[in-house]
Amino acid sequence: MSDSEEESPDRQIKLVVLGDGTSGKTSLATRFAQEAFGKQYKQTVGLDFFLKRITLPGNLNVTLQVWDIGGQTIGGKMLDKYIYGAQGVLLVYDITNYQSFENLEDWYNMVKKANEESEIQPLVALVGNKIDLEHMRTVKTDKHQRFCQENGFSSHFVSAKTGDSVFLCFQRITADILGIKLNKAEMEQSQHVVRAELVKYPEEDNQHYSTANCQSKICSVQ
Ligand code: G3D
Ligand code: MG
Repeated sequence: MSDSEEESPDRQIKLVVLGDGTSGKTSLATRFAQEAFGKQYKQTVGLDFFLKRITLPGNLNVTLQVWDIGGQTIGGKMLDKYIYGAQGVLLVYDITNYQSFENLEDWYNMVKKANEESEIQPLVALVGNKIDLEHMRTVKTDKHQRFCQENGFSSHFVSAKTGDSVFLCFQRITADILGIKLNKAEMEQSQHVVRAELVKYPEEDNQHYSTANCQSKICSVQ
């Protein structure tokens, strides 16, 4: 095996998913890490993060730590700690909920504040979620684009429910962080739609996810 064929150690990247409650942060993280939606993933008191390993073009293995902030609100005591050291931040809003878009200004201010003393600022991605509800959209796309341009965010539209563009979103963010350019074919390949699961689990079913496969797991910090 030549040097170039040897597996290099994984790069580790910390991503934090921020935004108002019900914008779909947990659904997005769950969809990405486990290709599942709406199962009994309970909001925990602590913080949950997912680990997911992806491979970028050039056989570059990256382990993504995706931090879901749970019930933390803007100004929450722990939030600074969650955000600190993240290389990427996903600002998530619900395209059918204008308030969730407006509040991202405050969420973004939190990000800047949390990194005040750090030399490196995380890359920020603006993620409009619930595009399966396009007919109920209240946030115009040009508002979204303007917010991106004004602040240098990358722009994403996804549906955590159907899976539309979810993997692509994480893949593009990771590539941006690592300074890798994805070509059109690579991006199209990731744009697959994962069918929404229609299974309704009973409320009292407290089942926790077990490790879905060796590349994806949930971790809890209490
Ligand atoms: P949060 O973690 O930001 O608080 P959740 O948000 O992931 O808990 O999602 C909040 C609600 O929005 C959930 O509805 C979830 O099913 C729904 N949701 C999340 N993503 C999507 C999406 O892409 N499309 C649609 N249509 N719904 C979505 P419930 O009713 O379960 O509370
Ligand atoms: Mg949540």
